[in-house]
Amino acid sequence: MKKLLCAAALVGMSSLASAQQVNVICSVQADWCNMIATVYARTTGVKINLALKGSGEALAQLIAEKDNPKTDVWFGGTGDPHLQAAESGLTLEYKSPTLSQLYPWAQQQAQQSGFKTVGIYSGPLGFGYNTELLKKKKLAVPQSWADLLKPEYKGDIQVANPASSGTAYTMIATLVQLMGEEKAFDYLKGLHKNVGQYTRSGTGPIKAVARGETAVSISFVHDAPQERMQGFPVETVTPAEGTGAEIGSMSIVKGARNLAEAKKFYEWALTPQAQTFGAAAKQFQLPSNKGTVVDANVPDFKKIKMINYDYAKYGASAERRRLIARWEKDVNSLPR
Ligand code: S7P
Repeated sequence: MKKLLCAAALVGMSSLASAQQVNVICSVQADWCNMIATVYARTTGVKINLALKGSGEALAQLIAEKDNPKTDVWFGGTGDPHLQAAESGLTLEYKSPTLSQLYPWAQQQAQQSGFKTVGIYSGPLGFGYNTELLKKKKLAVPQSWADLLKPEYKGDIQVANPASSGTAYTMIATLVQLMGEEKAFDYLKGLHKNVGQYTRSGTGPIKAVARGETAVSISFVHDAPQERMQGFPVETVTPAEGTGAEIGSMSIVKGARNLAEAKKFYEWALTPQAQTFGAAAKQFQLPSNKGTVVDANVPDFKKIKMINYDYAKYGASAERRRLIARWEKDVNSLPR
């Protein structure tokens, strides 16, 4: 009897220990991930085990873990792969009581996924440029998608590879919606000639711009102020023809081992207070909770020509896979 009680106590202790942690794939930049992990542990006593991965890589990990999930929550990253994860049955339906406090675009992201993901921030796609390098190379600031095809930018543009990057997929989906698919792929073939390097991660190109390794990047504009604050000569512009935006999202993994803690973390991440940590870590997406104080560095959507991005269509698994495969076959296979 005594032995049984001891064993029960040990089981109790170990489940208590496992209840005190949550495994999070974090797809925003490292400073924000580390800040929320530190604050959350200090204020709740719950440890966040972080894995830092871009959106495309995070989705690949959830697919790989499907039969034996090790992740509880996927925090951040572009919305399309979160929608793909929802459609593929990788994430859990959860209707947050906080939904009504969120902007309509964030609620729509939840509704479209059958409440298997939710919008936590949004940010527009644009171009980053190094002011000094452009001047040195006597290049004008590109103002439009069309400008990026000009021969003078050859080798001076960086964008991520859509096979690994949600940011780059947002670009393809944006161009398809702006131009129609055939013209968009002709455009991407033209752009390919000017691209010096396709990076693995979506934030790589703006960092390369900041460090003067390339003159121009296709990036989320909210990723630039952080580089500027470090003293790098980086500015951004949004294309005259119009542009798309991401709905950065958060999902609970189906089969999460620490489900109760996952839900608590998810609820916390939707609060105005938690959403201020993005700007505190110098990342300037627009937070999804209407009550969150918006930092002055957050891009003003009202001043940008935005397309009416069809998140349901371009977040669908088949469409996303098809467009990426077409890009690999028709564009990335071409010589530069
Ligand atoms: O935090 C910056 C940011 O641009 O990175 C996220 C995302 O992980 C980018 O993923 P990819 O490497 O797959 O492009 C964005 O959601 C976020 O705004």
